[in-house]
Amino acid sequence: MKIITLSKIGLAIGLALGSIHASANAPAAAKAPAAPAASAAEPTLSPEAFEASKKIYFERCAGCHGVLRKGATGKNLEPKWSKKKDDGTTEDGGTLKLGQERLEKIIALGTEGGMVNYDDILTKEEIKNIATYIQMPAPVPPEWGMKDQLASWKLIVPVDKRPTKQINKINLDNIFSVTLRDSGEVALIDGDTKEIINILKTGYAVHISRLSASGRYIYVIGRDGLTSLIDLWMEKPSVVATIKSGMDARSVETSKFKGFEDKYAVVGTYWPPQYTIYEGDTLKPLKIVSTRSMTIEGEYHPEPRVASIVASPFKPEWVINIKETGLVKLVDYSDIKNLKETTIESSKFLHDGGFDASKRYFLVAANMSNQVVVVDTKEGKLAGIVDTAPKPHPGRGANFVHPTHGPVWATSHLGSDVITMIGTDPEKNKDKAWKVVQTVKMHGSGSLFVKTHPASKNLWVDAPLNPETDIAESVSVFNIDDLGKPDAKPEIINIAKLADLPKTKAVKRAVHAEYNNKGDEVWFSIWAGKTDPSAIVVIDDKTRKLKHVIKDPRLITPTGKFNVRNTQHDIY
Ligand code: DHE
Repeated sequence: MKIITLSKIGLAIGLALGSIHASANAPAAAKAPAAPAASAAEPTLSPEAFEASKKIYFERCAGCHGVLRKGATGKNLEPKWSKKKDDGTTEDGGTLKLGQERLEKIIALGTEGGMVNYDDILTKEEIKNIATYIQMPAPVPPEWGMKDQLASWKLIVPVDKRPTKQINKINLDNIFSVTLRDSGEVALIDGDTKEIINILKTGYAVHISRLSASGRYIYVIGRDGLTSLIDLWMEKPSVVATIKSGMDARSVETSKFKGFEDKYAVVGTYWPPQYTIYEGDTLKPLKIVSTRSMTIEGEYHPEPRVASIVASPFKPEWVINIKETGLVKLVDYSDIKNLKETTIESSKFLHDGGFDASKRYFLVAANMSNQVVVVDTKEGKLAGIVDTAPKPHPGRGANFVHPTHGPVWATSHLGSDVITMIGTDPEKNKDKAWKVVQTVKMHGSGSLFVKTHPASKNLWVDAPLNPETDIAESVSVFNIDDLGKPDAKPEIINIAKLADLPKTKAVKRAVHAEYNNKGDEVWFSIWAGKTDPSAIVVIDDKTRKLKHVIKDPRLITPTGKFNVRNTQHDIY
C-alpha cells in the first residue's frame, strides 16, 4: 500500500504552488518525487484515504476553517502555527500539538464553542482519517481565472430562445427556491399550492438563492462554486446558464439599481478569494477582482474569502464583505472597466447580514469578533461597530418596530441563547442607533437564523446547531408587541415533531424561517440525514398552528428557502 507522508505532502504543495493548474483532484502526494522515509510519529495516509479526507474536509470543514486552514468561524487547523501576542511573547499551537486522539474526540463529539459533532455523519474510519489529514499540510487548490471560467461556461438556452414574457400560470411572486443541500439540487415550490414545480440540478450544497431586480431570474450558488441561472418565465422554470465561478463559494447578488435591472450578477468565492462580475442574463464572465490583501491590522492574508454580498437599491453599488481581512468593499458597477471600490475598515470575520428597514444601512455579523458592523451605504462609510453576545449569526436578520425602542434590527447567535436587538434609527432615535437596546433569552444557543415580516407581529428564531435534540428540533417565537416587557418570553414549538417523520438516527434540525409573499405563513426546513425522509413545515403565522407539511421523497436535506418576492425586495 502507498503511504502519503507529511514530508511528501510538503513537496507536493511546493509543486502545486509552482504550477497553479496542478489538479486539485489528483492525489497530490502520489505524484511527489521520492521523499525521505517517514519518522514513526509522522501522520500518514494512503492516497485513497488522503483523497477521501480531502473531499470530506472540503465538504464539511473548509467553510469554517478555510481551505488553507488558517481559521475564521472555526479554529486555525494548520499542523503548526505561531502567533505573536500583544505582550511581545509568542504562542505556538497546531493540530500536531493537539494530536490524533484529541482531534478524533473533537471531530466526533463537537465542542462547546459551536462545532457540531460528526459521529452521526462520518464513520469512525473517516473521523480517524480526517484527524490525520489535518495534521498534514493543506493541499493548495488551483487558481481560477478568466480562461478557466470561460471554458466552464454553459449557455444552455440563449436569450433569443427564451420567452419574451411569462408563459406559465405560476404566481412567480410566491415561488420558494429551496436548497436541497446534500443532493446538489434546488426545489422550486409553488407557495400557493405547495406543489413542487421543478427540481433542478445545480452545484453541490447550494448556499443561497438571489433574485434579479425584475424578479424573472433566480441565481443560485453551490458550495462547489457552480453558479446557475434559472428563468422563471419558461413554461417549466429551468436552468438556462451555468458557470464555475471557483472551487468554493457562498454568495451571489445582482444589480438592482434603476437602469441596471437584470444587467449584472456578481459571485463571491471562498476559493480562489475573489469576486466575478457576469452578464446578468447569460452568466458570461466580464471581470474578476482578487480580494487578497492586507487585513485591517496591516498583515497580509492569502485567503480573504468573500462572505455576504448585497445590492443597494439607491446606488449602482454592491456591498461586498471580505471575511478574513475585515474590509467591506462598496463596489460601484456603473462602469466596470473603470471599477471604483470604496474600502471600509471594520472588524474581522465578516459573515452574513442584511439591510435595516430603510435599506440605507447594512448590518453584517463579524461573528468570531462578537460584533455587528454597520455600514452607511449612502455616505459610503462605517456607521458603527456594535459589541454583541458571542457569535452573532443573523442570516439577513429581522427588522421591526420595537414597542419602546423604535426601529430595530435583530440577530440571533451561534454562541449564545439570546436575540440581540440593535437600534437602527439615527434620525428619530439617535441615542439608540447602533447600540444594543435589548437582548431576550430564546430556547437555546446554536441559532442560525431569525426572521419576521412587515405584515407579522411574530419574531421567529431557530437553534439547529444546539447539541440537545429537543432544542435543535424546536423554534422560539416572540410576540413583537411584548418585547420590552421585562418578562417577555417566547412560545417554543417543536417543528420536527409537527412534521411527523419516521424515527432515524439523525437529529431532525428545524432550520431557517422564511415567510411567504403575503407574510401570513412561515416555512421551516427539517434538516436530517441524507438518506432520511424530510419535510418543510408550514406554520400559520397568526395562529402559530400547523398549516401544511410538504413531504416528497425528492426533498433531500432541505435547508435555506428563498421566497421570490421577499428576496427580490430584501424584505426581512
Ligand atoms: Fe451559510 C448565508 C457562509 C454553513 C445555510 N452562509 C450565508 C452567507 C455566508 C455563509 C457568507 C451569506 C451569503 C449572502 O447573504 O450573500 N455558511 C457559510 C459558511 O462559511 C458556513 C459557516 C460553513 C460552510 O461550510 O458553508 C455556512 N450555511 C451553513 C450551513 O451549514 C447551512 C445551515 C445549511 C446549508 O445549506 O449549507 C447554511 N447560509 C445558509 C443560508 C443562508 C446562508 C440558508 C442564507 C440566509 C438568508 O436568509 O439569506
